Amino acid sequence: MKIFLSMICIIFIVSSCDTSSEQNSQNRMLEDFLTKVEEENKKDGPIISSASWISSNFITFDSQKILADYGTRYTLNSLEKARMASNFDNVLTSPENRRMLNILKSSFVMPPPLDESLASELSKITTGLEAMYGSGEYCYEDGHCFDLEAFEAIIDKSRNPKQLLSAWRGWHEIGKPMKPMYLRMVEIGNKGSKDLGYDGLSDLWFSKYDMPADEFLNETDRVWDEVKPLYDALHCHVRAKLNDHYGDDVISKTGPLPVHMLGNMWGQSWSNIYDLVYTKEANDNSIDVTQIIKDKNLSEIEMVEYAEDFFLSIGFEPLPETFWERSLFVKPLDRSVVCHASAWNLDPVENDLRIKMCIEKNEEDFTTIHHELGHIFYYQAYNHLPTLFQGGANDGFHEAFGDLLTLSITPDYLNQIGFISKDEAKLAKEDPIGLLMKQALEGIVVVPWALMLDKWRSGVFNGEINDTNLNSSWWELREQYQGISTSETRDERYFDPGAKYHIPGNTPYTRYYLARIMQYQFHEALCNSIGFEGNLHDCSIYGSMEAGEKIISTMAMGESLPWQDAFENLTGSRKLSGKSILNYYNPLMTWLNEQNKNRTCGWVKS
Ligand code: X8Z
Ligand code: ZN
Repeated sequence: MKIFLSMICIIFIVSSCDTSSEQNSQNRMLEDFLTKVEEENKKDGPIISSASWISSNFITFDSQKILADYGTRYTLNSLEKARMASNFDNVLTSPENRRMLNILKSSFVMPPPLDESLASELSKITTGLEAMYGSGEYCYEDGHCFDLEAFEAIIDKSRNPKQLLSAWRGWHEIGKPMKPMYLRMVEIGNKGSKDLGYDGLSDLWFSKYDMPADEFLNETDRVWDEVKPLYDALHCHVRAKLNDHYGDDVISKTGPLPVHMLGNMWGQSWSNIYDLVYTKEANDNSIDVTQIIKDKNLSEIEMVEYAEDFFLSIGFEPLPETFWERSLFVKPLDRSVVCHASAWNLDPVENDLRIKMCIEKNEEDFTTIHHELGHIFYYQAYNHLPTLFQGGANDGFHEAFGDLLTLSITPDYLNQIGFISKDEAKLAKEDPIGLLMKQALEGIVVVPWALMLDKWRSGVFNGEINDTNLNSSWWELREQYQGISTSETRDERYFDPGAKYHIPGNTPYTRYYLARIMQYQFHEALCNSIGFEGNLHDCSIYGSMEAGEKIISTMAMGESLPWQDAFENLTGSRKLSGKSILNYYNPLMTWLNEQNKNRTCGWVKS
């Protein structure tokens, strides 16, 4: 017995010695692996970024070829690293290392299998789709060609239903040839995701939120249930006012809203029809930022400088000279570029940060500039971290900070920066419903759209939506979530989702949904923390170092911790909630309920 026990002891000691030396050597291998990844990322990241920058700024046969080719090699290399990261699945290591390994395995948007020919095919499709969107135009029989910006000039301003429908139809022609490419891309992407250990693309996309995918999706639905009554009230009022203006032939009193009549190509923001949905008399006191930009004769760069100044006022470091030298601010006349606004972290070591945007001198783009600078200042705040942690706490955070600052563009702020006089600010504040209505036509309207877009994509990824119902399901979801439809049947010859940048561009969209919810939670928490008392929509964090410190410290965490930790740092809570957005718009909700008293709200299926 004794012998037996000591045998066990010996075996135990030997094997534990073995295990710990094995652990040590595995840990060393892991450290070496992560060091190598870091070195490679620093070397390869800036090159793929440059190839991508060139291909979006000069859409030519050659720029696409270079990106597709380099993209294939880069992706295969990343897949190889993901595969190697899996070798350390059972190694005991620090939470930081474990997080890095997980990021390595999950940071793909459209992964091919580890196969050269499929990777190359996929890379050609993805670069091709983005280029088709960026250089897309529609030519009428008379030879006149319109690109997106030309169509938008009509959709955003015209009040002529026929002209609006024609412009809407024209742009949506661009989706048709994308359909087979899109389906093939999803097929390859699903295979690649399965190879990475996911159930498919949908599982890959929604497993990035520090909780199981189905739990995360339940969270997004839960918050939508909170916000939906506000959206429904707004929809009801807008429909009634459009019906007053256009009559029953154009706007039904009970049906969904026709997408081409909403002042935006995708019906995702209705701020361009503000004057139709909010009475003229009250409008007299409202602030027309577009007019101010024109009156002040601001250049595109000056518009960006105003946004930078906001960030500096709360303690951020100025942007590097190269940002001003290398960014694209104005649409070039002599070549095709992807005009959809974006922010780039081309070389974190060199702090090479840029935006690419065809700025128009209006309020919408003034807001978008703040949005893009939110990305840029986020990059600048986390670029000191290891490359694998250079990301938003989650992708919604990355979209939220610029939007957060736009909530601080209050009448008092506009007075402080010399856009309006004290008296004008005072008058504007006397009509909070006007101010909130303008905000809501963008900030509330976008919420169901941002939620439904990835519901559609998720359906395509998991096969519930296929080539037989690709387009009809898009419109079913749009009707269900947004109460928006087309005034004609759009059969399966069309591919209307392709007319929205993020579909051919493969940019996940739930990030905007999260951002639109979180920005109000951030705003409320920051306004409370700086001791602001009063209506949330009157609070501006402009000039507040205290608010800035919270934002900067949250940004500086990058992706190194679960997003809930970053969220807690900023708000004191770990949970998404629709309460803050409801608090912000509370006076508008009361007003809308009064307006809608004798109206039938909701929409009957078209
Ligand atoms: O794509 C964007 C930004 C670039 S990340 C301009 N946005 C979404 C869109 O345009 O559809 C911001 C709002 C939603
Ligand atoms: Zn963005």
